[in-house]
Amino acid sequence: KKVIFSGAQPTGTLTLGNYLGAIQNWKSFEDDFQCIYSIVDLHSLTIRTNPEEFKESCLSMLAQYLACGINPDKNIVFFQSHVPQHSELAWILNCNTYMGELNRMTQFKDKSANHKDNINAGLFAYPALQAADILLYKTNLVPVGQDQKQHLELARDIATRFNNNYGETFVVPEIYTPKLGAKIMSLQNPNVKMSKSDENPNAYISILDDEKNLIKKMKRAVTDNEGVIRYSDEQPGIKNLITIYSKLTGLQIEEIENKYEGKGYGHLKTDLAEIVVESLNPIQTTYNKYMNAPDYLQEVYTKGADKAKELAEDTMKKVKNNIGLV
Ligand code: AQP
Repeated sequence: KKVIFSGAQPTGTLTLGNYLGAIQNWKSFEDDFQCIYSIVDLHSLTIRTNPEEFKESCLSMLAQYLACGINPDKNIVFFQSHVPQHSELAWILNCNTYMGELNRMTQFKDKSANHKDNINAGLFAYPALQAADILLYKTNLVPVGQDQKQHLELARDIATRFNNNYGETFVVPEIYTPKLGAKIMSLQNPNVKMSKSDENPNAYISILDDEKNLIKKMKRAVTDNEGVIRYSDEQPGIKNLITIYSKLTGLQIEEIENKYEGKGYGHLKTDLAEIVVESLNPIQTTYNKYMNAPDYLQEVYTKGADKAKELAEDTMKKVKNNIGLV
């Protein structure tokens, strides 16, 4: 079977952006691919964390993965930090990645501009660790949101360069982004992506938001003065709402436009709030069930790490041999 790898950081709760752009797709691959889904906790150390809260966030993210339908019997689900080969390969890749390449990464530019008090080396080298995550498992396909495309291109460049310098070592991965919903936008500024670390909680929908909050956030979503419900770049707010609507209901864009012809934005927002509530309700119920089963969570992540380690070690042996480590 071909291999799929992807992950999310345990920094807070998944947003509707993370869910529609990435996690919702992960499930669809489980029968045809060997899927490996990591909670990339080492990546999250690039921002300052409170240890108690961080531990809780990590376990919560595992419960969120499972609640979103990731079946740990069919997929390998694990914490990145439990498989030391990620850090080990990351160092070797750091030594094969140019400063110039990392300097061009827009995520680094954005994140360092927003966290001027903590521009650390880890934040800069983040894409090399991400490349290690992917290359360790001989990954063929990486399903991600559009924001990760640049990092993925770099991972491909690093793998190709390494193979050219040291002989065939890595599989060069392909990138998969969904046709619709690869970039869900902020509800407060539809020109920037929805992000779980946005300072304004009204900008994002968390998959664990309660009904009252969901309705409130949807009502406050920024739109425009056009007064027409149309999927168009000139109306980024409405376009974003239609995208979310389509992803959650399976209705085509055109069907939605027709359904709301001559109707007001309030109407669309009220309906969409209801759709979001109904879609997230089962996820939230399942999430609570898993959060009340810590022994089960432990069993899942322990088994996942055991399987991942075995695969990762196989690649590490090859890397070390090819690069000339005794
Ligand atoms: N707005 C988005 N639309 C579609 N996909 C998105 N993803 C993120 N935001 C959107 C995809 O979700 C996956 C997991 O992302 P991550 O946890 O690694 O972190 P991120 O990409 O940095 O996402 P956030 O929500 O913006 O987190 P913070 O605020 O912590 O940086 C990835 O596949 C990503 O593409």
